[in-house]
Amino acid sequence: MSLILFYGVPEGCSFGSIVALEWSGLPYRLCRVPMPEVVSGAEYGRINTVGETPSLLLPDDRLLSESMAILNYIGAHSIDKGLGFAQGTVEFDQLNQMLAYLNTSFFNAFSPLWHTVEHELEPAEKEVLVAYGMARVEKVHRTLERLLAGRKWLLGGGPGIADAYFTGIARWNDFHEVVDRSRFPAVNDLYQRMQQEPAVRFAHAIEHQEKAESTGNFLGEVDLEEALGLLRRAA
Ligand SMILES: N[C@@H](CCC(=O)N[C@@H](CS)C(=O)NCC(=O)O)C(=O)O
Repeated sequence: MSLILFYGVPEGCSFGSIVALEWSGLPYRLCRVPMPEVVSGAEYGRINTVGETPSLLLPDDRLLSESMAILNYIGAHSIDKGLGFAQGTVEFDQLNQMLAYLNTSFFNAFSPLWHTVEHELEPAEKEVLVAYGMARVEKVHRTLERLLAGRKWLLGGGPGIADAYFTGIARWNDFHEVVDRSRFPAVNDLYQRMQQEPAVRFAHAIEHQEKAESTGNFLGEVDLEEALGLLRRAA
């Protein structure tokens, strides 16, 4: 069985995993998981017990969740493509470190802002959370600008897994209208450069259910029922 990535829409952090799969050349399928209704339902709960996307169904029928684990899986299976690195190498440690920063500090900077969108709050509560979220998003942009000094990509000489994951999260800044990204020229250049990547265009088209041209080894979409059927048969 080929890989199946369960990706959340709209604007999910699974975006980076779709881009990484495209680059990897690994055969894969996609399963769309609307948020918040389907992601928190009992059916998807059989795929991901904590009710979050992304999840990855592996060829040996194991289920993997957490972006860090999924991105590292894709990297480990595409070392020949220069996308991932053997554990114990300097490059692996650098990628792991960058992914950890993006998955904790960068991702989480937006959490207070998402909370205000997803919950009914008193105006005063909302005000505090928005101010806190805006300050955190500003700070992570400042940090990334520093990390990108003199570089075109987060790591190495070309686009990689960290850039893919960054791109899926960075757009949340526009949704929440936090910083003017042009104040952070290196971050902005990276973000704009990534938009030109065919794999990024593909992931956008998939999310928006538009005509999507794969430059990887995409084998099509499956629906949740079909994916659950495959899992049941494998059990
Ligand atoms: N630690 C997880 C967090 C995943 C996560 O928060 N996913 C969001 C989408 S970006 C989700 O599925 N949220 C469920 C919801 O919106 O109800 C990871 O990095 O993969």
